[in-house]
Amino acid sequence: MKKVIFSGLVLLFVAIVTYAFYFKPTTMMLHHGWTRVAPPNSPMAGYFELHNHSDSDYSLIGASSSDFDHVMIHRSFEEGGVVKMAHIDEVKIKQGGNISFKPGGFHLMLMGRKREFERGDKISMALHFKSNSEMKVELEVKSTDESKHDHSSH
Ligand SMILES: [Cu+2]
Repeated sequence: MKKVIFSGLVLLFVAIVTYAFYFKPTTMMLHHGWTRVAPPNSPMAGYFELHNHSDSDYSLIGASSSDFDHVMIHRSFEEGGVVKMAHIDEVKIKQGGNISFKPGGFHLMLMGRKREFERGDKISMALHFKSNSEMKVELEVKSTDESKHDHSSH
């Protein structure tokens, strides 16, 4: 009987240490998380600012949401007068630094939408960092009018 309880405790311990570590809210902060409404079947683009108030450098390596099949980190750039997008594996955020995901630059590409969103809805997501840490965030869905001043489709 004692043995059974002991192995149960070991399993519980293993489950806790292998579970993703969550940032404390004050160490990595996300501001102005947003996206804009998009026609059905077209991808959405996620934008935000990340501030690294922790005492080490971090690398954003991906994101996920239960409302989408795939989320990728993209960067828009111009080449020969044409706006293109590239898939980015890793975005470094130095200790004390910050990074902007904004139209015309870095963005999250949200693909394979499983439900429709209206203005004011919140999309729950997880940002994944190197060394098995992640952070829960929300993107607010804005109307096209609200985001029109960006002068960019992406
Ligand atoms: Cu993209």
